[in-house]
Amino acid sequence: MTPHPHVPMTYYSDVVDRRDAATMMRGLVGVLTWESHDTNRRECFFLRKAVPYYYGGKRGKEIRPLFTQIEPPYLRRLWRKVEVATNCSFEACFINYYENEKGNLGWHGDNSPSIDQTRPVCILSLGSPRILLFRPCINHDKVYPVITEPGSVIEMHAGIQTTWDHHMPPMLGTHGPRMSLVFRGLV
Ligand SMILES: O=C(O)CCC(=O)C(=O)O
Ligand SMILES: [Fe+2]
Repeated sequence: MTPHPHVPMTYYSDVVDRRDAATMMRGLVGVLTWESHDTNRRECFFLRKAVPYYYGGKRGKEIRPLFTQIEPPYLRRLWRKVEVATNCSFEACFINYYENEKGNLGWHGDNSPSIDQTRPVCILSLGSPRILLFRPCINHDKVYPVITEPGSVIEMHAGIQTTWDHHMPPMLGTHGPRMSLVFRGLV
């Protein structure tokens, strides 16, 4: 467990064994039903609490349906591992799948009103390592890269989502697929 010297986040390496991480990513890709299929990123989500999930974005606010897919057994195991490693509990898991080096996600904070900001937001990474960038909302010149190793967890501390943004840029060269499981508490 390594707290970052500048960014309010803690890095946990090897929460999931590397070989298991590869097996689980392949297993999950095979059983999940994706909500969107654009070339950048596919996503799906699981909620354990029946609250409307508001999703703020450039398109305005969307409410996602309350009904989620049945959690595959691999997901239940990973969910528990992240809760044990970080000593937190979560009611939502959003899964992103980036097919290759082009997959990316723009600058944002996870600041939906449905998210309980008194708890951290945790990202479990599977697949190809990528770079996640962090910058303070009030100073865009300071950018801190964090490498997302397979099986690692990035714990973004409670409160960070309103003071820092994060972003996963596309990469040069050839990179295999990456999956991120983003765990959040809901209000
Ligand atoms: O894929 C990642 O590591 C970042 C995901 C993310 O920031 C999000 O889904 O809000
Ligand atoms: Fe995010």
